[in-house]
Amino acid sequence: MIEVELNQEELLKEFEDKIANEVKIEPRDWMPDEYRNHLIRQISQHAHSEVIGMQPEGNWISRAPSLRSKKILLAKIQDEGGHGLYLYGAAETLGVSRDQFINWLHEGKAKYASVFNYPSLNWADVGAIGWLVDGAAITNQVSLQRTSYGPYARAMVRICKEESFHQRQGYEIMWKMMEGTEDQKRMAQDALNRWWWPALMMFGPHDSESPNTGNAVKWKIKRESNDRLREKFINKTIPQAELIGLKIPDPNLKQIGEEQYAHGDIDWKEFWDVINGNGPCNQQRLEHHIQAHQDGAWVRECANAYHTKSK
Ligand code: FAQ
Repeated sequence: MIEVELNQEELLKEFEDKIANEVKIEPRDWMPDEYRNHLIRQISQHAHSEVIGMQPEGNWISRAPSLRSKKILLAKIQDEGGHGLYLYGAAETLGVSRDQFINWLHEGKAKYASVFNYPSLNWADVGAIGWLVDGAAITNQVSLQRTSYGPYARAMVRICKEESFHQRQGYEIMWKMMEGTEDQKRMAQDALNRWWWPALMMFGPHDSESPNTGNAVKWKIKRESNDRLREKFINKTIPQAELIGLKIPDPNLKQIGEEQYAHGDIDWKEFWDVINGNGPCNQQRLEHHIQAHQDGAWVRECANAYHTKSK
């Protein structure tokens, strides 16, 4: 077969036709630099979120209230590490090394989900994280299963299967606590009060304030906007809260239709403060990651030595 060289215009047309026809873009396909850079940013930040997100829950492994809950929590946190690996793998297909991604994180040039900069104070927080944070993550990730970049979409399919178990394990903790003593009920409500707003912030700024949404929607990287996903999340989560007797900490929450709600104002100042490094645990999270990375240097050296020897 004779290979015909396409010029820039033809390459762009071919790329746009694929996007229009729902054909996935694959690593060896031509793609505009802006599309590549957009994906490098989003997928690597997503990977960092999964890995940094292990810290608030990891805090509770040694203090889980039963062997059963310890085993479930261990498996869940291990899954999150695995999600980070799938996502770093997907991001690396865009031509950036894992080391570079980690350096950007450590230098503060890459972001990770703002929600992980809040502390996990007691066992009810483990429930709230699974129920709300994984619940928010999965709402977004279900739609990302149809994202236009093949490796990212395929990673999402696998991640979503695990994420739905995570959401249920969190909800089970909240539900059991709401069937418990008055103190346990208070703990569950307090955890909801503290995690509700950070969970809503996970979806990012309102669409009108979101600089990346335009290109993301045009290229079908994002299939639904920040606000649409946030709405979906509250519509499914509020009935779950009511079912077990929890109250959503939003005095301005309104029911606007059957199973449809409108939330009160989000504190965007808090959101940007956290994103800019000034949340309650930003420094701690990053320092812990840097320390763990340094402590693991010998493992990487051994793996590389073995890899070189076995070539
Ligand atoms: N946190 O223009 P947009 C999980 C940044 S996985 C921090 O709207 P975009 C699993 C944004 O990057 C959770 N930064 O941006 C788990 C941008 O800055 P940049 C992670 C945020 O990309 C559970 C700027 O603000 N999921 O939790 C946040 O179109 C439990 C302007 O924003 C994903 O990453 C935020 N919340 O939309 C693990 C999903 N929101 O980059 C362990 C994939 C916005 O230009 C335990 N990512 N920013 O410097 C996405 O869907 C999107 O990237 C958004 C942001 C929706 C996060």
